[in-house]
Amino acid sequence: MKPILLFLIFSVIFVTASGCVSEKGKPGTYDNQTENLSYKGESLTPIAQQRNNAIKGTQYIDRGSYRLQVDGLVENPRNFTYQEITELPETSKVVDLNCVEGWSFTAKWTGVKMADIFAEAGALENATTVIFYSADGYSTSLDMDYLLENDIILAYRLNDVILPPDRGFPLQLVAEGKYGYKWAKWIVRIELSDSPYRGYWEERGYNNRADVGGPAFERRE
Ligand SMILES: Nc1nc2c(c(=O)[nH]1)N[C@H]1C(S)=C(S)[C@@H](COP(=O)(O)O)O[C@H]1N2
Ligand SMILES: [Mo]
Repeated sequence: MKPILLFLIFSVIFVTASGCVSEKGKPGTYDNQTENLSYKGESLTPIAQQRNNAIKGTQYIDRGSYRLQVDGLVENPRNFTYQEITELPETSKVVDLNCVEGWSFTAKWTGVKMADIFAEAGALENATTVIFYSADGYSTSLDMDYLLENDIILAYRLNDVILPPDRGFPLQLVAEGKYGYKWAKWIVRIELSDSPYRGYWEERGYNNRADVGGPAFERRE
């Protein structure tokens, strides 16, 4: 028998026997919590199949000593504990993350609306830019208007499990409609500002608008 035929036969047997297709959709367990792979009729990508990306590898943040610092153009600069954040009203939504390099996945994200964080800290009228700083030295920024108009959330759960360390525990920004480099992970500080800011990748030429489908790079003088 020709090798190619043998290969085809074995492939068919393997795929049938191992149930490859359903394997693909098998929910994983993270810290004793099993993820959910559908929400409101939408199928979610299993966490094990979601790619991820970081400039300095996984950051391990301690829940007890963690603080989210919110400062800049605010009336009351705040240092939220993890518990204070998770006690605020929670929102869930299914959103795709599209990395500028071409891969993407669909997940359920649960967390707190940026608007609620701004309300807690008393955002000032002149705040137009919001800068996110991460534990690995990463940073990025988004317009205040974009965050408010799109009900953007800071997620602490992914597919119903607590955000795993490699995925940004305790918080990842769900910057829907924006390329992955706007989705800051391991956020430790949020600064409100009145001037434009270029984060880690933006400073290296990536488009500061970062609209999915729009140009990846920006021409700068
Ligand atoms: N702190 C931090 N956040 C980060 C990055 C990073 O290197 N450090 N990489 C960004 C990029 S380029 C992408 S595509 C997404 C990947 O997020 P994921 O782990 O949810 O897939 O994280 C973004 N957030
Ligand atoms: Mo990315």
